[in-house]
Amino acid sequence: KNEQAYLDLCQTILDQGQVKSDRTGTGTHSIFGAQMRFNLADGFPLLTTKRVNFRLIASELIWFIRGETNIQFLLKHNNNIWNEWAFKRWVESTDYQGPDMTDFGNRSLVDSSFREQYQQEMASFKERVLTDDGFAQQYGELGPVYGKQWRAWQTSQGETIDQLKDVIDSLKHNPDSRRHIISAWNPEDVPSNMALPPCHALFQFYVADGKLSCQLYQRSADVFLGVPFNIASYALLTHLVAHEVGLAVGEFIHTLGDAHIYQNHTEQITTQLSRTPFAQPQLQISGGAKSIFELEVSDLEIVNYQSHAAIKAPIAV
Ligand code: UFP
Repeated sequence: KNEQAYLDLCQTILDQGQVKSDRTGTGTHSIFGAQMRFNLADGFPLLTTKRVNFRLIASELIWFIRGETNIQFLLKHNNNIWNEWAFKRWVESTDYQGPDMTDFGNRSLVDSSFREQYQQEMASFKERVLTDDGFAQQYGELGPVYGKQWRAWQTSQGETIDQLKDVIDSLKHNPDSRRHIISAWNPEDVPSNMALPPCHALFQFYVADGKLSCQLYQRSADVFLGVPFNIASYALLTHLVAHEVGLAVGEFIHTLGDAHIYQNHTEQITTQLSRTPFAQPQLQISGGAKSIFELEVSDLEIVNYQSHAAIKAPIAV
């Protein structure tokens, strides 16, 4: 039932979206302003009309919650989703002596001999981040991405603010507050320091009837590749915070700014829209009395997940 909200959004964008050019040069169908609601009591909103890899979502979220901004943690969990951003810094640095990697994303798509070189360089980069802590400290670091903003927002006074801890405290002691907000959008950091300005910019929690709900404002949404991850990630966060503060789960409300389907994803979306959803899976949290800050990836599990096959598509960079 929840999944229909996603499928309906895809159909709306295909039917009504404006053809719009974008930063990546790919071209999109796009609408501005959309909202999906997921009742988390009905099941966990991991899409079933295509396979979505929950391990990647869980390890990235635990990484955020721990305030980590270094890809070494992700690599240890076999999660490669942030590699390109760190790799870019490495190959643009003066310490890098290998073959020219300028525009590696696009070039590796069109030039197969370059692709081989790139894959080799990437493999040895990953190996070094994993095995050499000094190197990891310098080149595995992504700068002020989500983990930093959530857990150690830098103030003008030279102090840091732990937004996640503060919101958890206020949920425990003042559940009716209308100020349970965490912002990843830090205007001071956006223009210069960041490879990718935060897509999931701001979220708010809400307590009523013993249930915790969460609403996310996502400024930019790649509806085929990004959004299925974003839904699962924030649904998981809502579960973990509810678990921490002793509430049941309510709704996850996903509000989107520029909601787009890339031109080179329309075939894949059409395939997906022709499929019938399965029943939603459930989330299992183990780890007993661990706090949200101590939870490990292995404490999180999705059970009864039946899905259609994964669908491949090129990512716009
Ligand atoms: N994008 C998502 N979700 C994410 C993420 C990125 O949909 O969590 F990190 C997509 C949105 C857009 C692109 O297609 O990545 C970011 O480009 P821009 O900064 O130009 O909006």
